[in-house]
Amino acid sequence: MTTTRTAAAMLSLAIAAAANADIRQFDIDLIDALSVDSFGDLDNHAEVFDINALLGLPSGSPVSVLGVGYDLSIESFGDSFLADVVLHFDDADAALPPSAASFDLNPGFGDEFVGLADYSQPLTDLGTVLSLSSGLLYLEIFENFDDTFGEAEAMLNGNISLRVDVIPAPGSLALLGLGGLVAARRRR
Ligand SMILES: [Ca+2]
Ligand SMILES: [Ca+2]
Repeated sequence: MTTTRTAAAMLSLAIAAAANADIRQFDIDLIDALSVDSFGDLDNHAEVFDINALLGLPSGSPVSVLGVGYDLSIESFGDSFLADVVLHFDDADAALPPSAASFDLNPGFGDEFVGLADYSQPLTDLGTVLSLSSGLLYLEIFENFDDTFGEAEAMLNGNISLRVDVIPAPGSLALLGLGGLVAARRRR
């Protein structure tokens, strides 16, 4: 009977752990990333991040983005303003066209001049700003005013911090429970 009770306790523990929010943080580094043309142009800097894999978890679980911060240096070229640079975040499974839930950062908002400037925003909790159905984050950097088609208009360096909540898929929850049972039986 002791074994059964232990197994039940471990099973409920495992489920409780899985049901709780699994909030983590990670950084995206940008090195000489170029802002080139309008949104969707293939010359823009664009990347897909598998957040589960980056956190050392199996791919495929849904992820909620809860907060964002950045520490970026932006240099604009030619006649292009610092205000033109936009960082677009979206669910990679729905990247084009932009999904309704996507969000944009415009660090140089209001800086309608050419130049080099540093922008930072501490990591701020904003609630769920973006839901990633399978944990794949799409990032594209683009110009909200394309001065010269085909030419890069700004370069970004620095990092973006994201706070995320990983939502375990039902399959991994069941596996976790089973693992608890097996571990308990071996203790006898
Ligand atoms: Ca351009
Ligand atoms: Ca521009």
